[in-house]
Amino acid sequence: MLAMLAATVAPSGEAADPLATAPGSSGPNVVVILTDDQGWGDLSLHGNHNLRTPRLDALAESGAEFEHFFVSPVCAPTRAEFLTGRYHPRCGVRGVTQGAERMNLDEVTIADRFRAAGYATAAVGKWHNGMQYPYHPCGRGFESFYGFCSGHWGDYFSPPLEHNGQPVRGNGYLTDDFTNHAIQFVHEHAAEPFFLYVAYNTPHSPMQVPDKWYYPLAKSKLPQRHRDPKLEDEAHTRAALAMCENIDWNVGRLLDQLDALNLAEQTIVLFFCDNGPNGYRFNGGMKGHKGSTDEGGVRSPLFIRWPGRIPPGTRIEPITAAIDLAPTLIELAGLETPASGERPAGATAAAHVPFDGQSLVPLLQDPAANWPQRKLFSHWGGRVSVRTDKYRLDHEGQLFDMQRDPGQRRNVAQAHPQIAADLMSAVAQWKGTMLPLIATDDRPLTLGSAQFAFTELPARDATARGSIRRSNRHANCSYFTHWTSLDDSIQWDVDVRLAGTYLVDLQYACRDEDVPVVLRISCGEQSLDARIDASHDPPLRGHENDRVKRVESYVKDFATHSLGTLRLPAGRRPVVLQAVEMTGGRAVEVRGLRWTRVGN
Ligand SMILES: [Ca+2]
Repeated sequence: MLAMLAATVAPSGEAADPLATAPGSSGPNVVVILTDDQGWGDLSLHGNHNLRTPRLDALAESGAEFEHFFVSPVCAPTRAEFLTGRYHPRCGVRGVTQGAERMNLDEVTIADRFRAAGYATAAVGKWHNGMQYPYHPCGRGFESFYGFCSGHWGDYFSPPLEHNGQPVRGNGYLTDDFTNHAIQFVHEHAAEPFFLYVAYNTPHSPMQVPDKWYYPLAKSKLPQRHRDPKLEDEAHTRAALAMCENIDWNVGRLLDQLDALNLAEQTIVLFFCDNGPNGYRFNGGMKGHKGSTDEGGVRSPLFIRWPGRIPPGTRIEPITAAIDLAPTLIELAGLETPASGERPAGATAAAHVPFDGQSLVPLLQDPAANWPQRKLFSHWGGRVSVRTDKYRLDHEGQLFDMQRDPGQRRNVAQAHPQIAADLMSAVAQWKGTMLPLIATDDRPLTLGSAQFAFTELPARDATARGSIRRSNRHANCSYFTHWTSLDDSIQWDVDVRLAGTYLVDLQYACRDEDVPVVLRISCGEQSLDARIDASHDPPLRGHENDRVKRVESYVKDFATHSLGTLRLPAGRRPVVLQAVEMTGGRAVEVRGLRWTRVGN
């Protein structure tokens, strides 16, 4: 650090702070790379010899690695904590699907802040913090979004995606496609400050990965195993590791683009994962995986690279968390901090809000800095654990000395009753503050906006009545099937935020023997009958590319049928889809509705 300080001497002759960005000056670009269900242990840097991750290893070594960085046990909470700098219950995030994954609309995101500071902003990949505008990423500070908003996707090879709310077809394997779009964004915005959020959807299931990545691992030994090897499904592990090697290659392509455009030195690159590994596999001997509030469920890599500013090989030991990332990036980029000013111009939020996290810039300046003792909380499903630099109190009140016992094998609560009591009290206080915020959820689905013409209402966000069944209990990429009666219905709880005339498109499948079928869509007093004459009966798909049997829904290539236009008054009412005439034993299968505002 001293050498780095000496290298950057201010005109006054005093040593400049290498991490300072003067207010008003053109700040650094920011590229945030987030992976989905990749664990701390899924990197060769961390002692995993089952795979090779040379580009991520090099990224870590070329800047700062935070050794004890924590995220939430599952996807959507971590994403909200990164985006807001606040614990996910404050943001209203209480789940991972059917609207519970949404961040409250009065939250200010990091993208709001960078956009207000004049940055070009884009998100690419899996969003998972709300679909209908303004929950949509284009309503949360991102000028551009390419990917899918749902918590998981059923097909990784050229699947249906969206670009700024409009349906598009992906091009190739998803992470490759997302990287291509990220590279294109960097290329297009090379001459101006940009904030790019690349949220890869792998190695989340379904376990789909191209042969090129899978075959070398399919034949290799796995020298590193889960701490309880009999729990491990080697086929699942091999697929996950192949997906991680593909991520590594894609991260390398993106970094190469920064080099090619001579942008590396003016770009902060940040890499982390959204939760622990999605299976029993090597994770440094830690207890727990995805979904767990134990160390293995919440410890993630965190690498921050800023060439010329953060010395290579920086290692930071104190505990840190996803809630720290927004304040850190804001300070590194020299943006006005929310405590010091008014809410960002153009932000969707009503007021500025305090962070739960704190800027890590002092640690980047000096890893041995005098740094306060902290308590960092992990929550999922009512279970809460708390971490200090030395201890973890788990959700059952067991205390572990994480420095001597990183695998959480020896409960030392009886040996340290005062520490255990203090941490239990801290957990009780955290629960008392946070859990009431997510005790109930009465947020309707938003439909209509002057800023955004498209609203998708997927089957995921609906409830079905009668004989209709969801294709899978995991709702995120599901559809409705087994619609057998005129008494059945599908209902979305909608708040029309902008009255107007809307074109309604249905994504559907229908057997030959079931046409014609007449559907009725209604919203309050308004209704529309639409006749479907064309059958569309594609096979179930997805299994042909799965390396292991999936737990999520299979998919179909649904057709789109325009039901017509409906005038929607403003206000909260259910949108109801019913069948009024059926020919065969079934009506249609429903993937969702797409609404486009076409007039007043
Ligand atoms: Ca995840």
